[in-house]
Amino acid sequence: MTTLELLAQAVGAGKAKDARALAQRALDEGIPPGDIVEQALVPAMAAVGEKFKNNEIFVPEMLVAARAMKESMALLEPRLVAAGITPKFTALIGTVQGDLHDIGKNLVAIMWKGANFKVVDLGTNVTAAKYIAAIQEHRPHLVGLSALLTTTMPAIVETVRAIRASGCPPVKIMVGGAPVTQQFADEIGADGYAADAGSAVDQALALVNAA
Ligand code: B1M
Repeated sequence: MTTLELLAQAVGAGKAKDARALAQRALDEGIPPGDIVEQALVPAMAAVGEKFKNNEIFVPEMLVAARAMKESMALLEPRLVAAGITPKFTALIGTVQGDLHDIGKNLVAIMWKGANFKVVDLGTNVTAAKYIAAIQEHRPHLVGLSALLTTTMPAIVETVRAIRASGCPPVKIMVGGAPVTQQFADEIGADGYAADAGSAVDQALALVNAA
């Protein structure tokens, strides 16, 4: 097996120390850091997302895989920056106003990072005004709104409305969270919806690539 194949395997299995050592070995072999990300880390996290979507693995396995990816990225990131390589797409994500649940939102953020998005995480209880200010500051391609309470679903509606009315740069909006459905997303004029963190990657890529 090649070093990149071994690295992808270590990330998928959540072996953080091995993943970091293999990322270092790949660098020592002269493999460009961008290739290490694109040919090992991104496919490894895509496979993790696919398994999660199909209920073959669950949240804990996904979190250890994400930790392994982060270990490798910590090594690669300074080199990517030095080489002027930055992620092609930027995404903002947050849990809407009134809602403090962040486990699912964090998983989506991790998976987006795994797909090589730059992700700005606005945290929880994010007001429409904070989303708009962040869109103006970061000029993202995609904004993700998460909600876990039926009582905070109206905050999604209000945030989508406020972003559209704000005159800020055009941006794709994706919504998700346990009470959110495709039908709800369609009704409120969101651009996309995903039921889980694996599908959130497919949907994000479809939205930014169609823009
Ligand atoms: Co809360 N809580 N909680 N809670 N809590 C629920 C959601 C609830 C269903 C429990 C219940 O009653 N059975 C219920 C909501 C009922 C309803 O609205 N219909 C509930 C309630 C009522 C509350 C409080 C009001 C309780 C109270 O204080 N009386 C309170 C509200 C606080 C607030 O937000 N203002 C509250 C508080 C909390 C804790 C702080 C204790 C804690 C949150 C800790 C944290 O997040 N840091 C908590 C937890 C842990 C839960 C449960 C147990 C688990 C939620 C979770 O993390 N799931 C939950 C019951 C349950 O689901 N069994 C419950 C795991 C996570 C991986 O899944 O978040 O669905 P999920 O994310 C998925 C998808 O939804 C999707 O991808 C993720 C990964 O696959 N997804 C997206 C999520 N965001 C997405 C965004 C996307 C795309 C996909 O695009 C942008």
